[in-house]
Amino acid sequence: MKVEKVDVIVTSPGRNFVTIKITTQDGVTGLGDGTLNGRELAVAGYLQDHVAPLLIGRDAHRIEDTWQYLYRGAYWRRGPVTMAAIAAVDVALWDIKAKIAGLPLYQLLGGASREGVRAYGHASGRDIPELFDSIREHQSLGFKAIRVQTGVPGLGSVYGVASSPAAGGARYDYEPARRTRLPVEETWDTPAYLRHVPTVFEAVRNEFGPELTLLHDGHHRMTPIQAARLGKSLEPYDLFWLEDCTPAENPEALRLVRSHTTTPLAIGEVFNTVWDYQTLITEQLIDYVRSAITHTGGISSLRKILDFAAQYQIKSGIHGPTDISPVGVAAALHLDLAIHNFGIQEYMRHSQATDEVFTQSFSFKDGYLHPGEQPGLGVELDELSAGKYPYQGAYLPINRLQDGTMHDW
Ligand code: KDG
Ligand code: MG
Repeated sequence: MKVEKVDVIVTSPGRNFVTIKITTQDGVTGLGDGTLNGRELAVAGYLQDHVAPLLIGRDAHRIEDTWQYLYRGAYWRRGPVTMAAIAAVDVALWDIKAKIAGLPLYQLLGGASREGVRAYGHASGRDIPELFDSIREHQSLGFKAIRVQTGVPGLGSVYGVASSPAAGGARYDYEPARRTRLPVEETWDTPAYLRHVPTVFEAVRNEFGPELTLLHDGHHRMTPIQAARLGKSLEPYDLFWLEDCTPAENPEALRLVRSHTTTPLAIGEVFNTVWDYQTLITEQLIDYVRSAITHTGGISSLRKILDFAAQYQIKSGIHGPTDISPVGVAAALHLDLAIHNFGIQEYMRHSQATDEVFTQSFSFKDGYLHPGEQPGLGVELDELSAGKYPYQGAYLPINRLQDGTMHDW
């Protein structure tokens, strides 16, 4: 079962996506997601120029061997560009193997451990009334677990907060990358944020009661002692997790946070390999692994990280914002369904244009996702539609402090 053809498809139906399509001699195709927000063309070039030529003629069935060949063989290990490229290949090969087996991919990962995949959605608002509207909208869609982000008094736009309220059924999700030549610059003030967030969660608990599962993302914006303070001040509101409370390049910082708070911690959306997690897992400094399959070398390597985490009762919380393509989301859902230490799955609906390019068999109902029963991943890419949406440069915003200093997280 040799690889005959490798296509790298960059398309921008509302936002940019990088997809690899591997075709075998027998005409079986597999898709993999290599989207890296704001750096898409680096992965596309890595795949096109350095990986595709190595794949031609290889046995498509040799998934683990190909992973090791690309990881160890390059000499240059780790990093988001390399690991997104390896992830794309890995997922495409799993897709091919499952299609050949005639089974949905989760069956090859050990079969289902649960009936569905519990998902959380993103509610946000510039102020409390907008936030409440957004939470209600998510509840009406079926979400039982909701991430809560709000504006901060005195600040203009805040990362992670939808810029316009839901109106007339319009979506309330946010897209943080903006299609501008240079990244937009926003002003940030951590002390103001730390004063405001506990009041938001108090208001949400008073309005929606104790049962609703609530999450919050700190987007790395705190020092260790500020993160410790936030975790402690949120304890009365019983969060499912506090995500990215402090930058995690320095895992020792988490020791300080952990020693001050029992609010569960989730980290890892910018991590690429098991080595980023080593201290955090062995010292039990986190409760949830946040990696995306797309940025962590694919199903093969994230599965190993999650098996390692399971020995410490640490669970999964796979990254699933809109900058993970439907291919990456589907891959996550197959893994979520199969592993034992599943925690929760992030889920943001993609735009209509994205759904036109990627047809999907996964579904969302009553707060739960399911990857579907189609052989393989259950996602196909319509190349004609993809061609209608050429790449457009887009970047995540940059934050500066009130005095103009570049942020320090
Ligand atoms: O590309 C960056 C986004 O994926 C990220 O900001 C989303 O923090 C995020 C989340 O938790 O989904
Ligand atoms: Mg996050």
